[in-house]
Amino acid sequence: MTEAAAPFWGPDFAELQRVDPEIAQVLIDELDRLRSGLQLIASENLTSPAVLTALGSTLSNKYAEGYPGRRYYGGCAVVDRAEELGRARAKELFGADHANLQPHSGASANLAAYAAFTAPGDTVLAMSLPHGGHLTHGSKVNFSGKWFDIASYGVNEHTELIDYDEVRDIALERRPKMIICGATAYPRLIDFAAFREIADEVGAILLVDAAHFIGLVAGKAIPSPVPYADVVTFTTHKVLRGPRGGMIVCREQHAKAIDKAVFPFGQGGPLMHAVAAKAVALQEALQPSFQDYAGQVIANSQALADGLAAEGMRPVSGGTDTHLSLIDMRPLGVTGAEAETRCDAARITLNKNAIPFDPQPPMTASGIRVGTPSVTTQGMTEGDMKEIASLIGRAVRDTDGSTAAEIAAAVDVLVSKHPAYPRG
Ligand code: DSN
Repeated sequence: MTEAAAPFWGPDFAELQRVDPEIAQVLIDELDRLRSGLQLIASENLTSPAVLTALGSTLSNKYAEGYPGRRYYGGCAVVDRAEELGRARAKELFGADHANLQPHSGASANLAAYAAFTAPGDTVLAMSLPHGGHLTHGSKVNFSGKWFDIASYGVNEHTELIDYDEVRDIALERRPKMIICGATAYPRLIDFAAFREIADEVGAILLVDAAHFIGLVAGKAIPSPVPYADVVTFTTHKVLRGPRGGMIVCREQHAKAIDKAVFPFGQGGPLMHAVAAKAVALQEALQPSFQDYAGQVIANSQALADGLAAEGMRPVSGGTDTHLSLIDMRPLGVTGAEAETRCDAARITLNKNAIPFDPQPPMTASGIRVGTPSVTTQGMTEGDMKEIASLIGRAVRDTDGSTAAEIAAAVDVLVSKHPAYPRG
């Protein structure tokens, strides 16, 4: 078919408004929320128009159970090209032997890693959720905690850093089949070489759950876990700035086991529109400008942590090496939940978060978690972080909401200088 006979048939917002005005309004309101506020959730980002176009495409229609060249459905030759491009780009970007782009989420990617290397009842060593781990690292309410014998490590009470001697002692005592490192609320670099040594000492598989920081790895702003890990799982929508979803890279010897664990063990048909959008995000991350972005994310994160400390809050572990900070709010006599609500009222979006050894229950929490992927995508720099820290300082002290509108007006000024999804 010629190009003229088959022009791209893309998303049509007017058509959505005609068919379903209520959902159309949700899309308008969410775009407005993104444009008019500060997004400081450390696990979110603002995807590019190119990624969104792939996501909103007719690739959503295609069933493609299996892998390129070996599908259970006809008509897959076109979508195969998207998955092959994505796999090649992931291998190039991360220097990995093998890549699987099909996991629907980070949790699905982790389920696949458990399935590839362990059986229910096996011992797995991972970071505890209250110290910054993830649900899939052994939480009692998750498959990992229900089906596996979980041994946990945390951070040292004084340094608030992972204590590698403690990890080693627990590993020697419990002899895990698999060790997981990676976290959702740990602001510091992880010593992958130390984890590799511990894993080798006890004969364990090393899984690095790199969901939070893989975008920094892609941008060469922090060391890569790929040379050390048997398998690296991650999400594609955090610093990496792709569509919501998961991905796995691994050593060649594990490729078959990982592919089988994703499909058919854990999932059926892949979401080919999401696979294509992941390929687009990987292409964007391969550009030199993505390295500038990743470096700026960290510079901004450090500036924001310093600014919040100047406002009287306490960065856990004394600061950050990454895109996120965990902030102890107790010096201000404010809980994490109060801080989240008060910031929300001023159109500053962040989340309450447990801090290590937190005396508060998780829904109250003593801390907040802040991250800079989104504001950095908007083009903000260190000076803007100083301003954001000051606005957060004002918002969290605003016990009765009397200055929320004033703070929101200052947010307006900031975001008008660095708009999200700029108009035309
Ligand atoms: N829920 C994600 C986060 O916010 O860190 C982790 O999966």
